[in-house]
Amino acid sequence: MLRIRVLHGPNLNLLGTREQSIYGTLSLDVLDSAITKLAEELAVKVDLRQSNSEGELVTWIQEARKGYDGIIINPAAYTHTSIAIRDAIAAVGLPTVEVHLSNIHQREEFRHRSYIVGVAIGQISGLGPMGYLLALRGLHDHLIASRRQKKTSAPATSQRAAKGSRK
Ligand code: DHK
Repeated sequence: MLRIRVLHGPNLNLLGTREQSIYGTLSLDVLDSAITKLAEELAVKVDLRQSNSEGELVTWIQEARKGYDGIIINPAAYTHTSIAIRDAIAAVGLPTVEVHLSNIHQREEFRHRSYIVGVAIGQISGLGPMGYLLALRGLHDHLIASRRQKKTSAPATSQRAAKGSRK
C-alpha cells in the first residue's frame, strides 16, 4: 500500500474562519476528511498533520524518509520564505506536490515566489480544497507509474530474486 504524508503549514488550522473570501469556508477537519475518503478509494494510506512551526514541518519531512512514498504539502506562508523546507524536501528525495488553496500568482507579489516548487514534481494553486484531491490523484498515479517502471527496468536476475522472496 502506498503511503503519503500530507502537511499543512501555518495558519491553515484556522481554515473556515480565516479570510473566507480567499481561503473559503471549509474547516481543516472537513478538508482532511475529504482527503482521507479519497485516499481510501485509491487504497493509499495518508498521514495528515498541521503545524505553525517551520522546524516541526522540517522534522516531519525528514521523518517521511522512513516508510513514506511521497509528500503533499501546503507550506502556506513558508512557501515564500523557507529554504529549510525546500532543503528538507530535496534531502529526502520523495516525490512532493505543492498545494495552495488560493492562486498565489494572482495575489501580492511576495507570494509569487515559491522556494518549494523547484524541488516539487508539481504545484497546484487556486483550485481551493479540490487542489488537495487532485494532488493526491496525481501523486498516486506518479508513484504507481514509477513503481511499474522500476519493475520493468530491473535486471532479470533481481526480478527473479524478488519473485522468489515473495510469500
Ligand atoms: C496559504 C497561506 O497561508 C499563504 O501564506 C500563502 C496559501 C497561500 C494558500 O493559498 O493555501 O501565500
